Amino acid sequence: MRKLFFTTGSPFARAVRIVLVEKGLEFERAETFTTPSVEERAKVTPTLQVPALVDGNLTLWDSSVIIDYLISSYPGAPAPEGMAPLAADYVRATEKWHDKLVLATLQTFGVSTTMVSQLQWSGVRHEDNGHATRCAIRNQHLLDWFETQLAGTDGAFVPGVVSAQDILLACICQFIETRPLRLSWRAPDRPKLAALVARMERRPAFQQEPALWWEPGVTYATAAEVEWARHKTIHAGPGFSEWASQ
Ligand SMILES: N[C@@H](CCC(=O)N[C@@H](CS)C(=O)NCC(=O)O)C(=O)O
Repeated sequence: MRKLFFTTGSPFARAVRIVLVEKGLEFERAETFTTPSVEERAKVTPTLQVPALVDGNLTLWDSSVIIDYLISSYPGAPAPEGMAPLAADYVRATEKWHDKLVLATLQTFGVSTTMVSQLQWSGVRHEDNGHATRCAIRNQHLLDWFETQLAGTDGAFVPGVVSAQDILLACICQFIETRPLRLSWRAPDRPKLAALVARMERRPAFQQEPALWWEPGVTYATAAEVEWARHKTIHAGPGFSEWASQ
């Protein structure tokens, strides 16, 4: 049985979880809410990061390698009714360098975003720290660039299919939306990005593996916290204490 190591909040790990579900692949969930000790993580991967996937004799880490492996190694699964199928290729043979460039840029976007989040979690607001400010500015520049790379009114990196790029970008946007980071991916001049996220949100795999709201003090210790966190975003929904006291 394959086993995925992940933290609840990681957008990189969520993209892997979504690809596993899209492919119809069973997996054991080694899920933690917070970062485990160095010793614990080092047993699985030298990066000390999640996601990491153990599949038979193979141990893989880094979402880009894991998603490439899953898409390349396992046969396609039927698309949800009325929806585009998952791409059969991690990168298109005819657009290999462009697709790789977008995927690498998505990693930079994801790392800049999680850096802002990790620093805030450590008590450093991005507005108050030079490096974090740069990450937040990069975040907005990259969102504008992604908008130029999306095709059609339904916002897709690769027309007609759901690509790894689509999944990663939507996961990182929803990570932003479910963290009180004072960042936003939404903007009037990013309509294709909004269409992409809305299209991904409708997929059963995205709903089965939701992005959860997080703010200091939320531990997901109870089913009630998980239920509340599924529905809360920066734009809508009560705080947990307000919700819990209803
Ligand atoms: N490039 C890596 C990034 C993974 C990453 O940054 N994971 C974060 C969680 S979102 C992590 O494990 N952080 C804990 C740490 O760095 O100690 C990937 O795509 O898998």
